[in-house]
Amino acid sequence: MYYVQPMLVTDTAEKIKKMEIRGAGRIARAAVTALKEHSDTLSLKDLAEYRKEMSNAADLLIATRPTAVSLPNAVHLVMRTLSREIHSVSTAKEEFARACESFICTSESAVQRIGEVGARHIRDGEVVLTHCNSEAALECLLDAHRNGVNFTVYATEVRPGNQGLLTIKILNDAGIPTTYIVDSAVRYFMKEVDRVIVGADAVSVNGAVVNKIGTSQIALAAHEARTSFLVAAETYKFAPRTILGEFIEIEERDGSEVLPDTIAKTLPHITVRNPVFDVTPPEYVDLIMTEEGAIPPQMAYIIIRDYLGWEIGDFGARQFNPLTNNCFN
Ligand code: RI2
Repeated sequence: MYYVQPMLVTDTAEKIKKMEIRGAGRIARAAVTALKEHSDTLSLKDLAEYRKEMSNAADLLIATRPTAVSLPNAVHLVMRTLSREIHSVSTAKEEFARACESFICTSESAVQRIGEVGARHIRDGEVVLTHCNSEAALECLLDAHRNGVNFTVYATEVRPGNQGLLTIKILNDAGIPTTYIVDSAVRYFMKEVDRVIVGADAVSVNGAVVNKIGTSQIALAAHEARTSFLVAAETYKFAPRTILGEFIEIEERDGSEVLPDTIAKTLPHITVRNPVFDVTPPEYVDLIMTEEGAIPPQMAYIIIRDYLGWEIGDFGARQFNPLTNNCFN
């Protein structure tokens, strides 16, 4: 039988590309969900063919967005089940489904745990600034609010995607007093801010944080004002390959997201650049809150080695270990 890309895999890949599904954690879970359904619906009897089909689907999903390391990490984490010794397609499917369910459950509980860890850093009367729309960062705010801590929030607009609108909706629904500001007003307000809390798309071995464009400017303003800068990131957002000195690719999207084509075509000498992420150096990060606890950025290597299971010298020889608080352990 020949490879037929099922609708769910191609649909999910398209939605991730177009950012209809977005957020580093969400795209990881969406990709794993699509792979599970793909596996469930395959009617192949030959194990080699089944593995090949799954591997093609995995490649297609990984290629959708280059920066969020959560996506390849999640896909590799579930795909490693298929590289073990298995003797039948039905066993492979069962083990694969189990790995996918485990990843999704683990990923969701990691966000809850990060919320608990992060909430401890928010105190009565504080002003917290957040940028973009990070589930993990927002969970810190929501958890603190549920614990009865009274604080207010500055939320940025997040041009050009306006993810700030999603954030203010969530904060509004929770009843957290929030002020919505344009991205360029961050430094103006920073003197009033006690703590910045943002999410991450990737964390490199040296503790540098890749997050939505503008994050590094916010970190710079926070550093200048001596404001604490916290990052909320699940361990599967740490990038093992940076151990080898590999850089995390920064996605650059179409200029029409910034300047509509109707205007751009009247300005033939103007070029638009639209990088979606930037890199905040570890010197500007006070703590990274993970589901394993809060760590200084300098401890990123430990997370990669102990929780993701990669070590220098190990590349190619070893695959990811299951996440430690795996829901099925
Ligand atoms: P969670 C998002 O990327 C933002 O940069 C956000 O800070 C980060 O993912 C982490 O989000 P995009 O998909 O995984 O909006 O914490 O480009 O939800």
